Amino acid sequence: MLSDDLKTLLDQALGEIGTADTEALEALRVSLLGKSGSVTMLLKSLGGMDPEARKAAGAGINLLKTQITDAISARRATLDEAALTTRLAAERIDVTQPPRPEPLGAIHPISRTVEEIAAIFGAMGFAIKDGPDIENDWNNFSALNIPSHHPARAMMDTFYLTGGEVLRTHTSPVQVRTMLSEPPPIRIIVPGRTFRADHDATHSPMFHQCEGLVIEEGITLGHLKGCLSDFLSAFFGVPNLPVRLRTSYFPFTEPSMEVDIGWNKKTGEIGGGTDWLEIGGSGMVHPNVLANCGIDPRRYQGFAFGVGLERITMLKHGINDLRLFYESDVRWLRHYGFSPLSPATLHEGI
Ligand code: 2NL
Repeated sequence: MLSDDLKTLLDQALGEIGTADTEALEALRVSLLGKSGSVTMLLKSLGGMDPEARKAAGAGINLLKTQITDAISARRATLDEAALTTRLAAERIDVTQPPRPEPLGAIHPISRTVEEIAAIFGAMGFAIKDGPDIENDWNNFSALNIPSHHPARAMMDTFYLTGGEVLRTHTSPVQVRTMLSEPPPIRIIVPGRTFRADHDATHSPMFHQCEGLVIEEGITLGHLKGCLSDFLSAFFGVPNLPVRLRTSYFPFTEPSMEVDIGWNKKTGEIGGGTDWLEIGGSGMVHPNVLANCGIDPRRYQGFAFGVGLERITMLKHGINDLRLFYESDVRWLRHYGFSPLSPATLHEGI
């Protein structure tokens, strides 16, 4: 039982505790239960009472202290819980949110073309090969049946290094290396950097090529044409793109053919119109080249082709100046580059 005084004190304290925020609650605790708090002072006053009076008053004051202590604890628990709930709501993470747009780089159009070519030929069962930029004369010229007097060997056409090596003038030396190290059947494409001592508005001393090589028994020109038609249709995104093989000459193929695709010269539309556009070279691998690379030309036949990557990239994307490919101008890259988050895939269309 509490006396009226203690009851008044308790009611007032409980009222204040019940509506206190964290700071006010701490202030109340100090003013009630602290060293010189009102409840503490009451407890201390017990010491000066005689035993009878102390017994009567002590029970009430201790009950008062317990009730206030419990009320403070309960209020603190309520406040802590509310604070936690607020924090959890504020710091909630929605894992289904798409990523925040971060500044991303762009894939260079030539790299994009290489990815697309790899996707298309990969689906046709070709392996992708590469090799060194610096080659020996035999891999780059002699093995390919290129005679010593050929203009491609002239100083004005080829970069010669002091040790007699050359900067490869085409990717063919990688095919030569492959034929020397792997038995047929061979189905490879070789995209890569190539070099010619040539520099004007339409020629860069460094440029990119992709060559292809297939060597198996019974390979014919029909396989060459079908393979190139499928590739060019997929690359330019034009079903049944007209493809024409036009007789030509390369030392390393016999017969040799230029590869033309149908287009409209006026509008630039690929696959439309009645004009033809040269896009690369091709042919049946010359028997001398097969023999040079340790393959029996009486048993195996093969076809080969080469395309310039800058050229087909410019045609596909309407890029009109070759030189901008190599300037690393980020404004140009942002405009003509590709997202690293959507790589080239056949099923989405190249
Ligand atoms: C072109 C012409 C061509 C080849 C490249 C080749 C490679 C070997 C053997 C036989 Cl190892 N041929 N490559 C054949 C014909 C044409 O490229 O105009 N490229 C842009």
